[in-house]
Amino acid sequence: MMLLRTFDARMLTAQRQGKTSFYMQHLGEEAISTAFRSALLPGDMNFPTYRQAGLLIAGDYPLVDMMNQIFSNDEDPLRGRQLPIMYSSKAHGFFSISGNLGTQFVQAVGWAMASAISGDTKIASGWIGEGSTAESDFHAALVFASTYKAPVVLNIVNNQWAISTFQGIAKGGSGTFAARGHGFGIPALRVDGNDYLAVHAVAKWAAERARRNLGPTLIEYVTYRGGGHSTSDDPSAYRPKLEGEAWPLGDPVLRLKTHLIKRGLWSEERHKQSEAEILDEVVAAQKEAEAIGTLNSGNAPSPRDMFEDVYAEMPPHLVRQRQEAGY
Ligand SMILES: Cc1ncc(C[n+]2csc(CCOP(=O)(O)OP(=O)(O)O)c2C)c(N)n1
Repeated sequence: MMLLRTFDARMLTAQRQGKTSFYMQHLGEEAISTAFRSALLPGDMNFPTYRQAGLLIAGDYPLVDMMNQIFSNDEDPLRGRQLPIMYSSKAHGFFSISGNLGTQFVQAVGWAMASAISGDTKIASGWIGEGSTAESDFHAALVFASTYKAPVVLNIVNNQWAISTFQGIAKGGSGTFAARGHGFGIPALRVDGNDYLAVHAVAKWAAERARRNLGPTLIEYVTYRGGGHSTSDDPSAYRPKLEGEAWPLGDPVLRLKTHLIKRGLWSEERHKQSEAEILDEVVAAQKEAEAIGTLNSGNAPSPRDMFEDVYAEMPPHLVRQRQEAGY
């Protein structure tokens, strides 16, 4: 959680400095993806949105690789074909992020069905924001998950806001987002998303259920989006300024820290030391990535790359277009 928060803070500043075009942070939501990650096994597959970089960070994906993508430099693992924060790593169980929200749920269910059909014990997990549950893909995914008892964990991150739209709008007449699962006969849980240990317990239970082929679980994580939707957003235009401070569930980092100190497993000194070590780690990674290049520093992937890796044999019209572009 602390690494994700520090990473976010540095990258947000980097965006303001013009080193990247775009960034999305996780402030206040760090417990969800990081605690969930520890419930998974190698080979499992997440279908994440832009708000789950914690799955990669907690899964030891190299920070430099993330930054190379964020800075759109020549070492960008995705060669400039994605938005800066739309990562992809098969090896880390992180399916390429799609900007089309809601698709993550149907794709996760389909992947899980394929895993079950092939007799595998690998599971999938789908991710969606509460606003996107109002998309028809959400409901299609629940139909298939319940009908085929797919080994999937379906996660709704309820951070109260879908850009400027309050969660009550997407919820409609439903009591909670978790309650959407009942009509489909899918076990549904609603959990304090700012409690790292609660998220971990729930994720472990649901992952185990899926792995034993007992079927899907729907989980709603109640949390609060501490920052703007993205660097293109200004939440002061649509939500009360002090709303975040009044939010009752608190800061997930502070809560875990206080809990661990009370139990004698952590201390203020160790916390400070950790903060310093984490900052050093992030700064070192940033120096390495910036030495390769940042947005507009001139060391970007070649436009030629956008023609590669799609077709085994490039069709003539693309060869022509590539030549016209001068590559
Ligand atoms: C299918 C689709 N419709 C609209 C958008 C534009 N859009 C991007 S983010 C966003 C808000 C999503 O809110 P929510 O699902 O609550 O997730 P959060 O950003 O809060 O994590 C919208 C409407 C999109 N990316 N995909």
